[in-house]
Amino acid sequence: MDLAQLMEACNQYAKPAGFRPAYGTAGFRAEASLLHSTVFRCGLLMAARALKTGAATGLVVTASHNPVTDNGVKLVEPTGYMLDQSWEAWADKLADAEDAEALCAIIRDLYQKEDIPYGSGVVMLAHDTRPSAEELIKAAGSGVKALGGLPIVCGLLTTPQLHWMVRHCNNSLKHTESCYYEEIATGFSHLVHSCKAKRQVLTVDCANGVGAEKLKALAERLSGKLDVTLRSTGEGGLNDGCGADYVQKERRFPAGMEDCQNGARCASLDGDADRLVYFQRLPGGQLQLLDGDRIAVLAALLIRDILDRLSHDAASPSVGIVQTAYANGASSQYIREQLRLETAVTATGVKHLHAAAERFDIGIYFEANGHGTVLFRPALIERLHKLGDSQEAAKDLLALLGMVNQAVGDALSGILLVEAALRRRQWGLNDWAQLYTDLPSRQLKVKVKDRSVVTTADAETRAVTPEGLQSRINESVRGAPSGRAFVRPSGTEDVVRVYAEAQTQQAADKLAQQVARHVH
Ligand code: 16G
Ligand code: ZN
Repeated sequence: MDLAQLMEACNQYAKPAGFRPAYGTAGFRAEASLLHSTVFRCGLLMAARALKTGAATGLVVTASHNPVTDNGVKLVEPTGYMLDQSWEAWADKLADAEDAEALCAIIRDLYQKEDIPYGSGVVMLAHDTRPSAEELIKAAGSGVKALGGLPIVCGLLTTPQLHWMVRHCNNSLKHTESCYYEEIATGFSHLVHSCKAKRQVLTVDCANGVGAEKLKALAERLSGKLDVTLRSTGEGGLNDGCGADYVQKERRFPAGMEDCQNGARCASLDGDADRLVYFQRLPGGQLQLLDGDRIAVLAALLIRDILDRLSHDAASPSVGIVQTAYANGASSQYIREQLRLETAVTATGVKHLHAAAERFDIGIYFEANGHGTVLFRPALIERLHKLGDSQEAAKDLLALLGMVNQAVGDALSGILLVEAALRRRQWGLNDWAQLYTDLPSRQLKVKVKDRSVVTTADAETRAVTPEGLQSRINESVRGAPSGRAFVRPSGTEDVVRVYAEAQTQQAADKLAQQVARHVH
C-alpha cells in the first residue's frame, strides 16, 4: 500500500460536512450527491475484504426501490452473499471518517486488526440505471485502486446478477452475463419441458429500471418458452408510481397498468430487480397481491412435488421456510398447518433470512416484499448429483438449483420459479391465490426526530425501547380481532415503520394508526 497515494486519493473524495452515513439494512443509501466519499470508501473496504478472503468481492451502486435522486451501495462477499456482518462496523467507521488523515488511520487499524495481507484485491463493480451511477462507479474504482486493488467494471446489471457473477467467479465457473441467462434458462427449460399447461402471457412492470433490459435478454434465450410483455421499461421515472415496492406497499396498480384486464397475469420488479411480486385485477376491480409469502409457499409446493418422487436411502432432505415479522399471519399458519414445514422468523434484511435458510437442506426464504430465494445445502447437492444419473426427480432438483440464484433474491430467476411451479401444476393465479386468504394488513411510516430510540428484540416483534411502548402496543392489539402489530426503525429511511394486521381492513387500519400514535 502506497500511503502517500492513498492519502491523495482520500483527499479527492472528501466527506460532505455534517453527513453521517450509516450501513443500514443492506448497505448505504442517501441522496446521490452526498455519496461520492462513501462509495470511494466502500471501494477501499471491498479491496481489503478481497485481500482478507483471498477471493474477488463485489460492489453494486444502486438504491433499489428508492427515488431516482437517491443512490447507494450494496456490498458483496466472495460467496455472492451480502457483506459479512462482522465487517459492517468497518464499513461504518470508514464511511464516517471525518477527513483523509482519519481515514488512513482507520485503514491502518483495519490492516492490523484483521491481519490483511498485502497484495492486490479484485472487486467486481456494477450499477443500476440511475444517472448518478457513472460518477459513483468511478469513485468506487478509485477506492479499489487506492488500495492497490483491481476493479473489474461489469457495467449495467441487476443487483442479483452481480452477486451471481461474484459467486461463480470464485467457484471458477463461467460468470459472464450471458452465462447467467444460459444457466437459469436451462434450468427453467428442463423443469417445464413436458408441461402441457396452456402458456399465459405475463405482463411485467419493470419499475423503469435495469430489469427491463435484462428480462428482455432472458426472454430471448427462452425462445418462446416464456411469453412476457414489458411495461415501465424506462419511459417514466425510476420506481415512480410503479415497481414492486409501490405495488406491495400501496396495493395500487402501477403506472401504465391501471387498465390491465381482469385476471391477466401481472408482476412487478423493483428498480434493481431483486424483488418480485405478482398481482391481478379481480372482477370487482381491486388489486389482488401475490407477494413474497405466496412465492415462498408456491416454491415449497414445487419442491414437495419433486421430493415426493425422489427415492433415496438416507433421511429425507429437510425443507424449511424463513420469513420476517412482515409475513402475513395467514401464510405462516398455512405453512405450519397445511404444508407442515418448519418455519423460522428473523429480523428484516436478506442477511438475516439467508443465514437462517442455510440451516435447512433446502431453505426457502422470502420477505413479504418479494425478496427471496431457495438455497440448497452443498451436501444435498452432492447427493443429488449421484442420484441424478438414475432419477428424474434428482435431475429436476438440480435444474431448480441452476434456475434459482443461490447468492441472493433475484426477480428474474423468481419469475422463472413462479412460472415453472404454476405450469407444472397447471395452475392459474386463482389456484395460487386460493391456497389461503391474507389477513388484511396496513403499513405506515412515522417520521420521528431520532429513529434510533426505537429498539427491538425477538426478530423485531417486540419493542424494547422507548420504555412503555410495547405495553401500549399490546393494549391496542388486544382490542383488535386477530390483531398483531409491531414497530421497527427502518434501515433504509429516516422513519419508524408500523405494521398491523387484523380480521378486517378497518380494524387493521385502526390498529396501525393507534400504534403509530404510540410511536410519536
Ligand atoms: C433492504 C433489504 C430488504 C429489506 C428492506 C427493509 C436487502 C438486500 N434488502 O431493501 O431485504 O426488506 O431493506 O427496508 O437486504 P427498511 O429497513 O427500510 O424497512
Ligand atoms: Zn431492490
